[in-house]
Amino acid sequence: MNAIPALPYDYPLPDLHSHLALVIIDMQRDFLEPGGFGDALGNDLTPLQAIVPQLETLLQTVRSLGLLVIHTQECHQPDLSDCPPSKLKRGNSTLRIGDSSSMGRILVCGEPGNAIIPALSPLPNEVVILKPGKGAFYNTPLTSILQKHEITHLLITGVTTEVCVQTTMREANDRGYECLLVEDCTASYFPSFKQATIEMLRAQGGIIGWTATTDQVCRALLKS
Ligand code: C5J
Repeated sequence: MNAIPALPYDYPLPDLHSHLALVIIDMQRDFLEPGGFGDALGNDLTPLQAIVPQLETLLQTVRSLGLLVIHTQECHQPDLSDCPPSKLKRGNSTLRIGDSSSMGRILVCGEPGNAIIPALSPLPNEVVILKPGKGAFYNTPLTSILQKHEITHLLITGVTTEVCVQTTMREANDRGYECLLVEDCTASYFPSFKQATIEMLRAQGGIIGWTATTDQVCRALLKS
């Protein structure tokens, strides 16, 4: 059986490549670009921007093999009817979901800041999941899309590691998917949170899943 060298041990690939999908979480302008939501909250954007070249490489490899690609965007309807009051009110920021910023309304579907960054723009044949929560399964058609494509294995990437990426990987693990987090294709505004997340997900014999680098994943996929 083909496998990706990974931690805590090799990640067994499915017999058919077609059962493996790449999930790219929330690589949106609002989280990565100056003037966006992440910036307005006072975060250092550089750790998030730094993963873009590796994600481009992984995406190119996965596309060349014809695997399913799933992009997600954290966003809400313009009337915010899908945003629970707890999420709307949380924190002491002056900028909240639905407010106007230099890139349009914060975390509202269709606004310029809500778009995926141009370097990782979805192709017309790729899946885009609009998600109102942190996890990609909550209140979205993701489960039925994965079932329709007979996906059993997920390569998980994107931002931020300890929020939407971790939540999605835990949701996927509970639903029976074999998940591998690509370490250098995920980032947090807080590098120590990224490191802690990687370690906790793969602890206890891979209690939530595996981790590996882009290089390890691409080499294994191209030779299998
Ligand atoms: C956050 C996300 N951090 N995509 N969203 O609010 O992780």
